[in-house]
Amino acid sequence: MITTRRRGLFVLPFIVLLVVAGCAAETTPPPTPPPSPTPTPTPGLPVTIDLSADNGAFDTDTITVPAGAAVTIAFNNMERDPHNFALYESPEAASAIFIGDIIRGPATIDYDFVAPGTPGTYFFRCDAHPFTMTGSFIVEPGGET
Ligand SMILES: [Cu+2]
Repeated sequence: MITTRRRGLFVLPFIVLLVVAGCAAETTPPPTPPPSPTPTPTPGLPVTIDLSADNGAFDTDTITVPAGAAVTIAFNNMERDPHNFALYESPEAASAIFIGDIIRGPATIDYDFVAPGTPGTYFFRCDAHPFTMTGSFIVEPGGET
């Protein structure tokens, strides 16, 4: 018991010395880690969806894409009224996933975004006509790479 304690006391300053020396010797900074592998999932399949608006309505009320797809909405606003495409978690539209710029037609615009990775039924609408221009945005499983 006594021997052990003595050895411990004797060794302790030695360890402190080593640690201090170790820090002092460390003149070069540690190598910077390589560019962090971002947790963002790699976009899946590129998918292009044609969507048009005319007479205050979309030409479809259902859009279906694979989960995680790199989506392009090729939007064609065929009239002077302002329209856009906006994607939300649910019909309450409390939480936006993507909001496209509102454009006046006749004009076209590409909206690019990554589809949700979680399969399910989401909600899209035109923000200028949030109650009349709406639809289901269905994310199917199996789109992830
Ligand atoms: Cu609209």
